[in-house]
Amino acid sequence: MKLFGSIPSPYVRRIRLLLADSAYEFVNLNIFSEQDRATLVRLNPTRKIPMLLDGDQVIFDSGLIYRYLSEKLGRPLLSWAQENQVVLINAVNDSLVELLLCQRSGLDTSDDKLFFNLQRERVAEVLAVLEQQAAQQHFSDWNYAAICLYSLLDWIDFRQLWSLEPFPTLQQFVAANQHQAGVALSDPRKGS
Ligand SMILES: N[C@@H](CCC(=O)N[C@@H](CS)C(=O)NCC(=O)O)C(=O)O
Repeated sequence: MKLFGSIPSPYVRRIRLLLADSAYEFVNLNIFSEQDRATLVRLNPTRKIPMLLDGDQVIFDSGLIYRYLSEKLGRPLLSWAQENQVVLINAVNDSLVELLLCQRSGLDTSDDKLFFNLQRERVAEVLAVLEQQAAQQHFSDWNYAAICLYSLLDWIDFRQLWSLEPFPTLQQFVAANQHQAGVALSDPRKGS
């Protein structure tokens, strides 16, 4: 199996953490370089990472990769509550990716514009919901939802995308899970 992605991507890191104890090859792409973009486009028309190559089968999207691996490795599927947690995490993740791409396009994302306001509102409100869930111990097991949350929060910190000060339980969650398998190895600050 080959996992295509980049080191900083929180969507890719989830799968790396999930596979921390499994044998696979990680192909590190710079999706904005000409050569690696050609690989990306050839394998995945959505032009997003991650994707997984297993034999002739290519699987796009972290959620689908999770389902594929669960079946292949005999791991449990998510409960509906966990599926909802991943949807919440994806909502924040997608909005922050959009805002980051806007910033990289030279836009001022603090402008009072509908698109920016919607993303900022979603990020703030959903982080508050996740804080509440974490305080109620909903992320106490290191399952896929917790892995997704860790990948998101650590990426937010790495890219300095949003203040986590109003969310002490989420900060504690990150601190408490730094020892988990694959976390140090996949740390974007170390460039490994
Ligand atoms: N729904 C996708 C989202 C993946 C995604 O947004 N990946 C980002 C990197 S973190 C990406 O490839 N962005 C490129 C782009 O938006 O052009 C998944 O879960 O895999």
